[in-house]
Amino acid sequence: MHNLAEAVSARKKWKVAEIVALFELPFADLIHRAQTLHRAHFDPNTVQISTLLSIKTGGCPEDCGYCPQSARYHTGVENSALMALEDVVAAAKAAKAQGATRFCMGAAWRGPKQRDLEPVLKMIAEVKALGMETCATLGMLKEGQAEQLKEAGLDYYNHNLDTAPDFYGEIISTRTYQDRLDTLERVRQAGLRVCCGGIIGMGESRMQRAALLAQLANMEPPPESVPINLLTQVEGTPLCGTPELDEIEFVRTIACARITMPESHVRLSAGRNQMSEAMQALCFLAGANSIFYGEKLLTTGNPDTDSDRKLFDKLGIRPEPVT
Ligand code: SAM
Ligand code: DTB
Ligand code: SF4
Repeated sequence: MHNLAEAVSARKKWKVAEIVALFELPFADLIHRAQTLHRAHFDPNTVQISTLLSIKTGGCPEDCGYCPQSARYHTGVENSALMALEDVVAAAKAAKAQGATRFCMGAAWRGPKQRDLEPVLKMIAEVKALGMETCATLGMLKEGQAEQLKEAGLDYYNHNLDTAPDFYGEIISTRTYQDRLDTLERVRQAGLRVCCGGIIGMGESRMQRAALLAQLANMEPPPESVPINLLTQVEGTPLCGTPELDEIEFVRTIACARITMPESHVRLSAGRNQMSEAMQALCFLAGANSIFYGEKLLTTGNPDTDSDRKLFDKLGIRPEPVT
């Protein structure tokens, strides 16, 4: 490899049909392939641990059909203004004391206005100063904002593609797929690491799950961090009542993410509260190597830290140190 351009062109481009063919493999063959690749790129017994905090909750103008924080739906989520700096730092210290190495701050915005961004930059700087990795998810970014985040000490920016291009219009009307790709490009250009994934179980087809993975895997380079969320159905959202996704199909999706993005961390994200230990163990076996840790995601529940510690002990999993 002589230069970056060659490295980029050498990376395999995935066709949707090839990923569908992976989904169709006998389960044992699929898991073996995923596990073999996982072991070639990662310590198979470590899992990266992030803790989430909603720094600004509810009242969002967007219409994402899955989201309890959209102002358009009656979901019982209480709106709150941007949190105070000291409260955010206290939450980050608590997360660090519990063993989290990355702290992710989420805001229910379409995107940050400059006056919103400034206090968030201070939060990022102070969380970074604790010795934690920092991540933020604040919606769409305008020209120049990603650079300010980077300057403040941000390591990762989370912005999801959510689903396949041809299913996207059924879920969100207030921003386009291209808007999301544009924000991701700004994040990458600013030198931030990209955290980008989607939601499974929104009524999409297997081909559409494969098409989401193809979008992610064909990014140049692919996201360093790939959250795979299982739809958490919240009363009042349009997607509440969607037929539940088959559990094995979810595990297959994780395995296909691992195979198509062998160097990325694949995060078993929303939905763990509804999963048995056996199901989570299958997801780790299929190549998931990151989780959200702590009793709450943004507004919905997540397993408590005691049960996660017990699960890690049972499976012989260790938290991954910061690299
Ligand atoms: N408002 C910002 C945005 O949309 O970019 C940042 C926060 S938003 C809540 C981050 C991501 O959480 C969404 O892109 C979506 O993938 C995920 N998410 C939201 N509600 C969810 C739900 N009910 N189940 C699973 N994932 C969900
Ligand atoms: C991601 O992909 N999942 C997280 C994080 N990025 C910001 C959010 C999950 C939210 C689940 C619904 C809630 O708690 O409000
Ligand atoms: Fe707003 Fe983000 Fe929820 Fe969409 S996912 S409604 S942008 S908070």
